[in-house]
Amino acid sequence: MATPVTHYLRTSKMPHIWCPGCGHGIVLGAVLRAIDSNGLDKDKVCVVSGIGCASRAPGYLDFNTLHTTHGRAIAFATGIKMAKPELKVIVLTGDGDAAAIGGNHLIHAARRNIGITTVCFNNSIYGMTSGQYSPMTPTGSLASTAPYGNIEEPFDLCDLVYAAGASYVARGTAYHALLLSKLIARAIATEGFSFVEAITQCPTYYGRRNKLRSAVDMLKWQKEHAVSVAAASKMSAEELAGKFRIGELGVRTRQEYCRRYAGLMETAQKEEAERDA
Ligand SMILES: Cc1ncc(C[n+]2csc(CCOP(=O)(O)OP(=O)(O)O)c2C)c(N)n1
Ligand code: SF4
Repeated sequence: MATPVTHYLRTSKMPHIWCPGCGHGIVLGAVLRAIDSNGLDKDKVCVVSGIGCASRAPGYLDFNTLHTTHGRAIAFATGIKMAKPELKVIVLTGDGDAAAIGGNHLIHAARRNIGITTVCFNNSIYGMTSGQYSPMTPTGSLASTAPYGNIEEPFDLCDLVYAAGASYVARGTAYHALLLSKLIARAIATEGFSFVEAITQCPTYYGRRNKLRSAVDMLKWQKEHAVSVAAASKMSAEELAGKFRIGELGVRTRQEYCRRYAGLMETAQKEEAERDA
């Protein structure tokens, strides 16, 4: 049975803005169970977001929270982590927020390997602004800005972030909520930059337009198209076509950025003290 996590909620901020059937609440529940399983002190957690339906999440959470400008969550989170490296800094972001307007911040945070955990709520669409396509919208899908079908190829965000240098990269779904929670817990326990893509459903602006008529159909779609990393390793490229892998996709050990920066400060201060002596 899932652990109750309601004590992390700011109930005074309810009701929330999410539509019935939206997967963002499931992903948020997974984040809270992950924080809980890591036994983190509420005051030592800082949750940061940009703008979007997903980015509303920190408003409902009883941690240190910051709701910033569209696409800039990781930039603000970087400042927070540099000023207070002892905090667990967690970014909750949408696919538009993280991969479009905030895409550069994402890859540079991964390159630096700064100790921030980012959870990208990937609903394949811009939900808050009513269904424009994002860099994660599948080719051929319909969107308000792609009435004849999206002609672009989406990113594999996990591959992108791992190639850029992150220490930990994983993918889960709202359907596989308990697995998702475990992956986020491991991401939070990672010292360097960690990233979890959470595939989730927007029945309102993606599902309706793309013949996934209900949230249940969308959850079934996630179940039927997800393949575990272990199963995928035994499948051919043809068998994997149209599917996506879930689980841990990349884990490596690299020195975390704030530690490297602290080392640099120490060297500089020592040199200055020697000069002044
Ligand atoms: C600089 C700027 N550009 C555009 C917007 C409009 N805007 C607000 S939310 C959003 C997209 C959010 O999509 P996503 O990050 O995928 O989150 P979702 O709403 O789907 O959860 C956009 C384009 C804005 N607020 N600021
Ligand atoms: S518009 Fe989509 S993403 Fe936004 S709350 Fe509604 S279902 Fe969720």
